[in-house]
Amino acid sequence: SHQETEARAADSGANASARFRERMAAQSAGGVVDTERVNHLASRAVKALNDIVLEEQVSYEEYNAFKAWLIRVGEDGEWPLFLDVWLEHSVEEVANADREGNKGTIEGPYYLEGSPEVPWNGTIPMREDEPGTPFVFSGQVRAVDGSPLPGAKLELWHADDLGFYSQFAPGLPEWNLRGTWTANEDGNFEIHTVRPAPYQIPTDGACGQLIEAAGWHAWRPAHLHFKVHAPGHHKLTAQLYFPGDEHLEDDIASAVKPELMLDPQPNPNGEGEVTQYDFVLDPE
Ligand code: MBD
Ligand code: FE
Repeated sequence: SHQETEARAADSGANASARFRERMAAQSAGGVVDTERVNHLASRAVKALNDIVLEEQVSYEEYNAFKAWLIRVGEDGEWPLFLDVWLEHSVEEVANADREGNKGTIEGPYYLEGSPEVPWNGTIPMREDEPGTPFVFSGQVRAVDGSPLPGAKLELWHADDLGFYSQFAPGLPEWNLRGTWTANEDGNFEIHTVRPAPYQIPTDGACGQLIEAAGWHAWRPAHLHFKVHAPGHHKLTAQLYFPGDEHLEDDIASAVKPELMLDPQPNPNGEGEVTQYDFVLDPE
């Protein structure tokens, strides 16, 4: 039996919050505060909320329910989840509007730096009995001018066949389904893994409570997360998706783009599937 089915929102939330705090601390301690910019953005955010209260005639009952819910988001450690699901897609849109190469999409709350190195055609760290369809993913990393980028790094992380991420759900080995490939002298890579399952955000935490109360659904389509980087090029953060998935049109995180679709085919060797996808990086 796989213990990850006992995953609790408060545990994965606490892990996501702690990992984010560590990453922020590791970055050279923040720049100078731009008071004018903070004033501008914070004033707009406060005004947007006040406008909603006035326009929608929000009651004390609703205000207190909102207050209780916000407190719970913090208690459950779900600020990373809430922000990455409902806001990051717009930040990504702004950040990458000028890219000529690959479309990117959001990073989400479950990236970890420093995953194990794998040869250019190697297998992702996984359990001996890792459930799921074997999946071979190959392609090339290129610059926008078409030249291959040998030595490019590809970081891949994804959920397992039950939709859980290692280091965030319990019962999974460290670095399970997380690895870093180095493209070969032709810029090519060949990744051996298993297909991830669709991902349901935790239903027992604050975000789940909101979804339930609003009559929404909690699903993201199955996806592979990538970071692709090469010297002199902008790092690409992307996700790739599978045709036919039930939630491509209504991803709760609004992170699906037509340019990010895979086209898996049966593996001629009879075991699982193969697919091909090339990454194109913008110059810095
Ligand atoms: C995920 O796996 C994810 O990729 C995003 C964006 C949000 C929540 C969970
Ligand atoms: Fe994800």
